[in-house]
Amino acid sequence: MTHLDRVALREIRLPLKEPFRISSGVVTERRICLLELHDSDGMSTWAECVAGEEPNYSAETIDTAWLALREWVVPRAFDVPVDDPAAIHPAVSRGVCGHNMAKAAVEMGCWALAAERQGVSLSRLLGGTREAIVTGISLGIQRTPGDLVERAVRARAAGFRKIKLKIAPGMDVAFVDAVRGALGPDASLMADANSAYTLGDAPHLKALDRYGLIMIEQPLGRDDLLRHAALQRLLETPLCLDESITDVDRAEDMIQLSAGRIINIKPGRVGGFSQAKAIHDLAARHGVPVWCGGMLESGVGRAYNVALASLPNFSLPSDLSPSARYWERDVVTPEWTMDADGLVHVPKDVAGIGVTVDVDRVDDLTVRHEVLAPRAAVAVAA
Ligand code: OSB
Ligand code: MG
Repeated sequence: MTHLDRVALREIRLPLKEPFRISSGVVTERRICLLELHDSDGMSTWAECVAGEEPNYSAETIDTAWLALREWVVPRAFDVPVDDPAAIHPAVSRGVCGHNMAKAAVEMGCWALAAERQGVSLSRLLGGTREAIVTGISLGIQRTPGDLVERAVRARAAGFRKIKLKIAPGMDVAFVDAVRGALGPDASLMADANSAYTLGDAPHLKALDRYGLIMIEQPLGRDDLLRHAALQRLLETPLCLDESITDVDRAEDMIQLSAGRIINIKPGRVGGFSQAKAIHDLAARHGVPVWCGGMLESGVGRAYNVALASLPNFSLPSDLSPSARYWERDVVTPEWTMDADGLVHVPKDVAGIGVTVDVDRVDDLTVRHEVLAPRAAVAVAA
């Protein structure tokens, strides 16, 4: 039986074209963990761990993920046959709480390896039905409403089908008001608070109801399902949960409690594709729309999100901007592009992740490199 033979971890540094600010922090240069998974038949693929630089979005960071990958996650994955990617999540979760992004990186890599081995695209292996992903942009918090309007106008002209505005207390109503005023009543707008509010802010958040937002994402804390339910009862605008939905049980809790009406699925946040698909299927059964969120991924992680977002219940625009929205130059060829109608095409006829990693460029950007093998981990200096 074919098994994973070794997993190489690399950290690359990739500067964003402009800083990305959310309510809990700012990123100027991404520190990205890439994985290269090799099986015992000599097949290989690339994957990405979406953990951030700081523990502001979730408890994980690239450094905690690196530790978890080396010590607990990758060793458990070595025991699973590569043709059974559905067995990875239970295997890497045995005796390992949390660390979902570390688990997801390996789990998703094993799905891609399986796709590669079967000669089909990742989208087809997952059951994707869409040829193209309807795409939205996520705009970071800006200094002034005018700065945000400028970016929103440019985004609409570029074809983005949904514009998400990051908000925080003191940088909310006036910013949403300015963008709605500039783009008019028909633009698809939403706001994402990244947990910046409390239930006591409900009267203030109620002021957003008049802007016809398609949703407000994660206004309250990650564990605040009951309080999200109370807030949803007070607001007309649908709530969408991101940080709160860490597995399929949390999605079920959201639905049962009416704590939100829409789910942002990020496969990294939920431990990989098995959980992401389970959430997608559960939401479909309950008539809850889902869309695919992003974590400022390189072209490698983006390939996985594109494949996932090709499933049928991804019925709202996803945060899957093209490479040029983030980087001067991506690490994959072809780079991810979006057409004038805001569509990112799914590479359905290419085996595996659908893009090729520019290994020379990755080598140039690598600041840390470690090869994990079944018995002993061998450290290699960058
Ligand atoms: O809350 O969706 C979020 C980026 C980092 C951390 C959290 C979030 C985001 C984004 C980026 O919104 C979306 C993208 O990758 O384009
Ligand atoms: Mg979010």
